[in-house]
Amino acid sequence: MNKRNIFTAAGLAAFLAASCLTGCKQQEETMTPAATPDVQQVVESGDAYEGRYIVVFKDEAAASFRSRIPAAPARREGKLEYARRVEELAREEVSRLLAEVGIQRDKSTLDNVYGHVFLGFADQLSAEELRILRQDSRVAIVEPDRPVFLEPVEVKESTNAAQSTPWGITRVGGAVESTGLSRWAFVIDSGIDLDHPDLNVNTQYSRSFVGGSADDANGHGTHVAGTIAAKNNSYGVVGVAAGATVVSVRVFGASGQSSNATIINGVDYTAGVVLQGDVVNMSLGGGASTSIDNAVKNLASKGVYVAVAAGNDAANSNYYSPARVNYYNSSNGGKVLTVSAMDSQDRYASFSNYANPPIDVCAPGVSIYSTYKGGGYATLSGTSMATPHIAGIMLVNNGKVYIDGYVKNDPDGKADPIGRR
Ligand SMILES: [Ca+2]
Ligand SMILES: [Ca+2]
Repeated sequence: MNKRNIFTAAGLAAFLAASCLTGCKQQEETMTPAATPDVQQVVESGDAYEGRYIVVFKDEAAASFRSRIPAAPARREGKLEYARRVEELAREEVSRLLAEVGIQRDKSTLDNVYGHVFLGFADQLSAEELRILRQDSRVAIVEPDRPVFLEPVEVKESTNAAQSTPWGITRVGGAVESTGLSRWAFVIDSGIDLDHPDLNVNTQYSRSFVGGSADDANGHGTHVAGTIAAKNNSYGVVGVAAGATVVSVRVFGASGQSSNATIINGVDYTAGVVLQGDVVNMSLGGGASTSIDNAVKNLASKGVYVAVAAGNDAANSNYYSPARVNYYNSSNGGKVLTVSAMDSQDRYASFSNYANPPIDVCAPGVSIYSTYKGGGYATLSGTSMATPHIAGIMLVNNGKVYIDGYVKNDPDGKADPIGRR
């Protein structure tokens, strides 16, 4: 299949011409993403797990549940308790809604329950249960759960040394001292090295959805966190929002494999504890998934800024979730920006997915030096590394991303704007 033809079919609508992505996002909303006819043909996201499904109830069916959940605290205090209470109520409600159609699931043993971004769950379903739920008028989505993989293109580990400023940080406008900033960055990833001396991790809000602690056994999440917020001190690296608080929402284990159901767990939890103005980084993705897309949109609807990776398959990003999401909330500024990658010469990264929409902005993603697991440092490449540059910019600028030129050799023929703080 000719990738350029796929993109051409999407229609090259007018794209970001102004200097600020925040202002342009609304206009972008009028553009229609490419149709996604045969996702699996393009995306090697792995086969669905046998018999395992994500089920999302319609808003109408969740009305009774919504009426019973407490008001979300407007301050950081009380957010964890609020999130736990909503999770408990969601377990009860999902169990009850399933019992109404003869599906028995005890609230305490339900595997994955969602109550913040939508009311839903993921679990093994028998053929009969699947048939019942697919015909259930209260159900909006029944989708097979699929594996999702982290894909760093290159890993080069190195040791701690006198502080240097990575080229990507310089390219996007340099570091801003952000220690104690009230807005936080949530990193939905493989965890973060919780006691890395070059990071300020809030362990109280950090949480693992793959067992164990929210510590990073892979390295990917710690690398992402460092680009957002490594401290400005005498050693290691410095991030865009230097010293800002980062929170680990761990959805990948050491192997770098996860599933849509587990990622939605992380997105759902994050939606429960974020405050307006917080930033969420999602350097991850798999094949197109409506439940992933909706979860990420509903997270952004809380007034938070979400940066998502375009993906590393040198393919059309309209075939990947959450990369394909286009979302802007005009009432609170919440939005989702999709990020492509470039090298230090402003050239499009050979691996980076493309297509506008959904890509909003390009950022440094080749040979990026940052923090790593075990208190270390490493050089990695990927759109995973570009995304946290934009997350860091949104953190220091309260959502605004400025444009500093356009990337060279963009394979879709429409040069992505390069982000700057
Ligand atoms: Ca440092
Ligand atoms: Ca482009």
